Amino acid sequence: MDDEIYVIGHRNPDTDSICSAIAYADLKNRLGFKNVKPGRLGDINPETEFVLKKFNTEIPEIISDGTGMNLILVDHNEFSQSVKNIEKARIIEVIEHHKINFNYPEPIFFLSRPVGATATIIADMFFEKNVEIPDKIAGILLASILSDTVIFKSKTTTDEDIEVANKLADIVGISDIEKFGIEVKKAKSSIENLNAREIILSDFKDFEFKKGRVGIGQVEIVDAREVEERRKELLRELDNLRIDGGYDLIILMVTDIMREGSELLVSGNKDIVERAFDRRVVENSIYLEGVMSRKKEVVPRLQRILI
Ligand SMILES: [Mn+2]
Repeated sequence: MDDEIYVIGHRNPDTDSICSAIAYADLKNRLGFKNVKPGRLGDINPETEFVLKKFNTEIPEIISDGTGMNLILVDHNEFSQSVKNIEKARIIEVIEHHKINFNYPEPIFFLSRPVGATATIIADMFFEKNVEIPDKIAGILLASILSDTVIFKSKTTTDEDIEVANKLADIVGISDIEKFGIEVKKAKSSIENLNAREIILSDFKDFEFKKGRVGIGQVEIVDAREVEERRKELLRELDNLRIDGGYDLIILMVTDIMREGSELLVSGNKDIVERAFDRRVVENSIYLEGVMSRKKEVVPRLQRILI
């Protein structure tokens, strides 16, 4: 149908991208739009799979080409993170919580708020518009907030994320939010069954800066030994991906949820990383105490060097 609208999150989708798309499509339909559907730009990760199963929610359709489509973008705004041929699509709205790198020839609804998850913004829209949130939707939105904020440990967490998460937990009947958060995170945190390429690409984003093209993957772990044992293999694969993809720099951010810090494994122009974080890269690695957010603590520092 011509007037079909798809809501899509970013490539290499995480739980926030998938669940925000599902929830926003649901809200739109409840507000009287009839043909709004969620889409996804890639395979769902084990965490998202766990969340959708738990709340008995269907996996969105895969979208592989944006040509001629009507799209609402959630959880991203940069074309490099969106669907193929996004420039040939009609973009209707953007709802977002990342840095903005967006240009469009027509006026559109663009909502960007500096909160910990797109899910927080979407849940808030249900509240504001006085639309009752179905239990399933409340559940997947709660899981998305806990996932994106690393159970409120990430510096991206705001009071509003916590407030909205509490409201959602009440609706779903979850009394111990922290316990539920660990359950959600654990579903993704084991890298045991993934090969090096899958680990790096499972949550990977491209950034086009003026002075360089950077790819940053992030993996969250509960057991640091898992990465320790596979460091060589991961570094080799980072080199391969950098050469194949023509990147100046590729980083794998290994975030230790328990220790609350991240190790960056680096391939390519190390000088950029050394200048950005003001410390030496030793054996292709640096450890950043307390750093858990790619968006807030890693990307801005690289951008300062590469702008
Ligand atoms: Mn997000």
